[in-house]
Amino acid sequence: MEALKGIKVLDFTHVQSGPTCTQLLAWFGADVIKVERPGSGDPTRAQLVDVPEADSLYFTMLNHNKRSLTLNTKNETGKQVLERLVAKCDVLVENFAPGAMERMGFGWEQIQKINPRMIMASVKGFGPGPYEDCKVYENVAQCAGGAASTTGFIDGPPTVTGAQIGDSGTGLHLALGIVTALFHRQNTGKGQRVLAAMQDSVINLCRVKLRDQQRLAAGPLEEYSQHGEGIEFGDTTPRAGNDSGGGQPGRILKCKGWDKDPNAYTYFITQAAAWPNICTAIGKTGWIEDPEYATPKARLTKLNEVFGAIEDWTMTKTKYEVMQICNPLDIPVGPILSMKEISEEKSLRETGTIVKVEHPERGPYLTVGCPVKLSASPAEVKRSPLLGEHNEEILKNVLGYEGPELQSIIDSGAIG
Ligand code: CAO
Repeated sequence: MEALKGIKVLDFTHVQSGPTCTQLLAWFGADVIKVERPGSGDPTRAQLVDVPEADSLYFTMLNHNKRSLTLNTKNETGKQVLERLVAKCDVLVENFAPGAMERMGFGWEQIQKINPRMIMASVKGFGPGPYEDCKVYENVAQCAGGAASTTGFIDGPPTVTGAQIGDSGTGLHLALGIVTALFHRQNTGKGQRVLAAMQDSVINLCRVKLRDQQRLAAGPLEEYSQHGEGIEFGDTTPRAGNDSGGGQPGRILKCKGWDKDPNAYTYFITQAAAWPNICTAIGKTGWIEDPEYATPKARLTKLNEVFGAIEDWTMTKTKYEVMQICNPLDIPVGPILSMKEISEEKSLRETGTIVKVEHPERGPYLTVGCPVKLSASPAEVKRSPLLGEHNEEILKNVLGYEGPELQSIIDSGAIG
């Protein structure tokens, strides 16, 4: 049984952050009605196009399991249709630039008047404050949320990460807010406003870096490689390269084939409890009892030497062999997987994390399925809708228009 069955979502989202959220709700069983501008729709339909005349992967991969309704919300008839949608739906999700909903005539006050049970959820770049009116994209959020200043190497510039923590990360946060507000509504009968600011979401994901900022007051961050290398700390959390974020030193090390394959690497953590096993595996049994190496504290100033020795060993093995040898020994390692490897990985296909989808315009493509698995409510990935594909069925079956009234909406040009 679909967990969110019966919940209707008026989906006013576009690009990535908002669509990530509504796609999750759709996977959990909500009826997500994506309202798009007639003629063009979500701008991503036509961005990074790889198959001419077909919706881009950018769009299809973020809009599964939704229905599409085209509606000009600046047209008078369009506004009437929108008002009926607001009355019929449980949740409205939007990620327009600040003020766009108000300009459309559908700010929170008006929404509440039309439907007091409505949950109105928004992604914005910033929360209330000096930047609240700014338009924001992924990398802006990564920079303003502290991710860029703490990512990269100490001798290099701030760096953004390929994981879309600003967009998709915020969409995830918003989805949790919506489901929580639905639970609250069940108890109180009232809707509420839900806001996830991209800066806040990135800061939340960078929590451990604010931890380290405060620890600096107590002295150098000893688990950072720079400490062992004798590089002084400044007054802010530095970039830590590939150091692991916890107290256990970790690095990315070369594996067999690294000189030809840019991803022939493994992550390797020198977990304190696994030290004897690590030493045995790499043939350095003398280090197990040697007081110069035996304790995590003693090793802190010798991490380059320690990881150098481990790398001499990992370079004789493939990243998969390292995994096979280390896992049974409780040594935490992880192969650096390329997107090609991920897309070909059999087990990810079997769990539905990577899914092949058929699309009428573009044929088959791969996508990421629902990353959260519910035992009683498994998510089945269905292709994204074509622009306006569900106009008629939504106008008739959801909104109850028929006969001359339906015809007058069509004639008004409100749905394109
Ligand atoms: N019919 C008629 N008009 C419509 C419409 C429809 N169906 N859907 C949208 N519009 C109009 C809106 O009313 C608005 O018009 P006004 O500016 O005249 O009020 C406009 O289209 C939407 O504008 P926008 O400012 O949101 O879009 P943009 O391309 O200029 O900005 C973005 C895009 C993402 C920067 C901005 O929406 C934003 O900052 N959103 C919040 C943060 C966010 O989600 N960022 C991440 C996006 S994913 O990388």
